[in-house]
Amino acid sequence: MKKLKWKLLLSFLLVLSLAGCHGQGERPRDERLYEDDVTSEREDYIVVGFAQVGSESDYRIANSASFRETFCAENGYYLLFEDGQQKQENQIKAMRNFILQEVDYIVLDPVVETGWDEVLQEAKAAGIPVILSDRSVTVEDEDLYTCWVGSDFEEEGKKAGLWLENYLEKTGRDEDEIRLVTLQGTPGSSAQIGRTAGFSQILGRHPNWQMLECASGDFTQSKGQEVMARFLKSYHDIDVVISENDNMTFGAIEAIEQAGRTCGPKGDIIVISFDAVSEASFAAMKEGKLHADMECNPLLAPMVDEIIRKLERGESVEKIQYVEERCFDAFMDLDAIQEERKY
Ligand code: GYE
Repeated sequence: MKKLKWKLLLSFLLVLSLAGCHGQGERPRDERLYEDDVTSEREDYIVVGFAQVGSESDYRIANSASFRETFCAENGYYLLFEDGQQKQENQIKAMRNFILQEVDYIVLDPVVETGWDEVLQEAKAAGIPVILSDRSVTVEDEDLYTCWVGSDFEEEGKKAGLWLENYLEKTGRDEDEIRLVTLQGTPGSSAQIGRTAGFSQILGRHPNWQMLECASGDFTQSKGQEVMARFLKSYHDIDVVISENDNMTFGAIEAIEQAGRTCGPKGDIIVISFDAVSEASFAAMKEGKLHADMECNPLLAPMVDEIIRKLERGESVEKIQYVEERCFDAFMDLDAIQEERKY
């Protein structure tokens, strides 16, 4: 019944947009196909609106691909995909559109944790379950969303700290003064909050580790490079860079090299990163420019699919589900690891 309304609304919107774009003229072939598709039986599809963060990183590209692949017609889905361009207001607008279009489920990957109560209330009032994927929210009432699947970001941050602790010990530097800087992700995002908090736990037990500065590179390569270049000008004695994602790391490595410095096991600055998603991050470790990378698994769509199937059958789902993640470093057999990985 809900799907019938959806079908009518979609057909109506489509007619409007085609009329607006092409007047009386002949329409391009792909749009005719689209219209055929829309006017075909929609009742069999589960309509999912996905409010994605943006396309800021390799993680994000892999995560979006996972959703497009899983939520396809062959699997019984009709996916409405909205790229929020890293702006909460765009994501809220997308959610309101999904509600208006009476989708069956909303999947939200919230760019930041706070500020979602109102729109989640609206989804709840419309009877649309909201599944959080990757990042999470901080809300007054946890019942405003059905569940969350993602990474344990705090654990990732802790792993990074433990890796450094162990490495400094092995290389006989555990008693030395160690000066660090952090390139943080988007301020207020779960990935930033969790990774910073996790690393801080380990930082706190080493009085000889001195955090010179933490600044945001917004998870992008260009900002990572910019902030690292500034760090290098301000501090001449950086021993360690903690970079909260790989794209910022790639930018940081460029900035380090441009400043005539070196990094990684073959250089002098220790670099620790997060994601380990792309070929490029493994290449950086193999080239000896990056010490270690904390895996962050972007293939979340199959888990969301499983949740939706359960909800469709009227079964209950777990409130929080974490994905399995590992830690890689330049001293492992990375070729063998890459062969067995899906991303
Ligand atoms: O680490 C970063 C991306 O939310 C886990 O967002 C995600 C983070 C990921 O832009 O690369």
